[in-house]
Amino acid sequence: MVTAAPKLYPHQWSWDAALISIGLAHMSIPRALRELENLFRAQWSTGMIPHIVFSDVPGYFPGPDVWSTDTVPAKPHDVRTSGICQPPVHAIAVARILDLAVAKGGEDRRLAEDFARTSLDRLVAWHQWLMTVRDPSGLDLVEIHHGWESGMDNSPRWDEAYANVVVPEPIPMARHDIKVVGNIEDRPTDREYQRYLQLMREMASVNFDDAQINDVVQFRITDVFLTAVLALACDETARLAELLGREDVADGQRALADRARRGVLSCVSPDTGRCRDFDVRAGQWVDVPTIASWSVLVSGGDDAVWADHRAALVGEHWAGHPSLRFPLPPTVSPDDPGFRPRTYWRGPTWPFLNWLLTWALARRGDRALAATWRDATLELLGDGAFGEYYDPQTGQPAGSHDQSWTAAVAIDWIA
Ligand code: 2M8
Repeated sequence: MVTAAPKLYPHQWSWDAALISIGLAHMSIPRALRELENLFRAQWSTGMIPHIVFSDVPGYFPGPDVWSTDTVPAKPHDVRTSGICQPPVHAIAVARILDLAVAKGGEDRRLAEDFARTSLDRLVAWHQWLMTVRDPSGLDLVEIHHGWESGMDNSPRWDEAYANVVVPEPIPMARHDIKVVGNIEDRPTDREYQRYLQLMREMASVNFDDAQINDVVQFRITDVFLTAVLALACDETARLAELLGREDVADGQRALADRARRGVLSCVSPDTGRCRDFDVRAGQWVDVPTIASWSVLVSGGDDAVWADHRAALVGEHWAGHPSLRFPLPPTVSPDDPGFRPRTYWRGPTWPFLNWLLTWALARRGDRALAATWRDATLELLGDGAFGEYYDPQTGQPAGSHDQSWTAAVAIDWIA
């Protein structure tokens, strides 16, 4: 199993693992499949793929004991996992690996086809869970219960919702991340971590039972970016199903993809043109300009809106901002007063995210922009640090070094 990063994240993370398996596939198809299998066998009986599969290595906070998922009936008993999820990029990885294996042929092809065949039911259960259990209001949007589920942990998208999270008493913390990452400014604050832990406690108080979580958790927001990723994942699952002669699955996944795409389009603000999240507890839209504002670039679904979102993200307030040394999408606009060029999800550009965006662009035929962002990201990575994220104004790596998915996307681009 490849850890998300050797020191900062010594376990397997869900969406990291998908990207990492794509990188591995260029070296060994069987190795790539083992990586995904390690994650998939941790899938809960509800369909949820957990956001962390813990290794035995200590040195990450919050570790498995803090998560307290050991007695959750839905969790396979022989693995230790967290109790929440992350964006569903896995079908994209299965399909990409299959494509690479088909090109290689022989035993690699046979192994990848077998794996894809056995993965189909897992992917269907996963996507189904997201669009049913996690869409209790029938909005065609996936609800999240923790900023970590978005993968964009401390994005300003979640600030207002977190401000409403009451922490009744200080929660003991033994943060490991700030010891590993030299620059404290790169990471979330203690105040943010207290809220992260409070939400975990609330979910643990009902043993991570989906039927009860909605009533106890102080964070319920529909995540437009995650929903956009789901639309793509369902498309890719439908493609896989067709290749493998499972038309029944293909139809269902196409229908889910359409729903997710409709959901994303329903979030476009008539005033700002940006995609918004919806805070279910507060009953209001959250229209904070971040990279997720341009989610239609990922989901597609309306050519005019797609073109608007593309224009916005390449424009002078975002990737084309004059202060940027690299013309890459920052996670928050440099014009925004909250822009922090090296603070995690509050401004830096993330190589893996650029890969995901270029993959979505290329799939839609926009090879020119995909190539521009690929080349600029590879130039950024020329320092050999394989940073978790980069300051887009200076090109300096930030957060963890030797971040696995950063290396994986570089391999996929140059192989
Ligand atoms: C970051 O999140 C973890 C919690 O899940 C952390 O900060 O401890 C995020 O960037 C997330 O998207 C990523 O999957 C994870 C591992 O790279 O790190």
